Amino acid sequence: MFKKYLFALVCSFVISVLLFNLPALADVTYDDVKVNLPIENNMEPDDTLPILESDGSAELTQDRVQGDYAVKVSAVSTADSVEYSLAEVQEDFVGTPSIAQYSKIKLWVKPGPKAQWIKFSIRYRTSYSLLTCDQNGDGIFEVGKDLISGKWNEIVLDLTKHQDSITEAEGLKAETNGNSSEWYFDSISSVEASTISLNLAEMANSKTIKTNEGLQFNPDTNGKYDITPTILTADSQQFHRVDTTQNDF
Ligand SMILES: [Ca+2]
Ligand SMILES: [Ca+2]
Repeated sequence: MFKKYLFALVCSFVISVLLFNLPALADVTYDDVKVNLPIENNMEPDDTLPILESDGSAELTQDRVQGDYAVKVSAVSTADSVEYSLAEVQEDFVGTPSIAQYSKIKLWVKPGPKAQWIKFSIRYRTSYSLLTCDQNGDGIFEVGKDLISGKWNEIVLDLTKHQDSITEAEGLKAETNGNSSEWYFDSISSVEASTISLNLAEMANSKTIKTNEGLQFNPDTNGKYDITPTILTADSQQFHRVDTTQNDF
């Protein structure tokens, strides 16, 4: 699991060799951008696994699409259906997990033996709302129609298509057919709806300055530029300053 620095946006200021030849403007590239997302579950040993109590069981498996592991959920033969949480809002998430801003959840699903159908619901506090972004809009993703059996399917759940008037999503629940069905899940995460906008003026530090042209290096009194690497930080609705170290990157 990542360290809890995910609600950071830290942009390394990569200094271009070209800078030496440019009198005023430096090329600024952004990398190692870390954005905090309300929901993320990579199904690795440090992540929270689904709990099924008596209807089935969940275990890590190396049949995966991301990282080292995925999770396999097996229903007991006597269960008609099983329900479990697939992902919950992250402890270190700062902000509101609003559906308007985080309008989608992306995940990988592989229907195994006896898998027939799956429903997804979003949770806000104690309320659940069935997602209806399957092909025919009844909320039931059917194996053979919405999902290919025996293969990893990447699904993007549209959280704006749901039954009840929930405006925030704090968790994602799955319900599947029981009857010894086997399901695999991996790499679950929220997707931000809006284009990321950065407050460049806020990001400027002692070495940089915001101008009409964008963010530029700030020349000293001799017209020289300090081109040693510098860290830019934004603190806004989307991005929050955290204490972080180079080791995190
Ligand atoms: Ca994984
Ligand atoms: Ca359906």
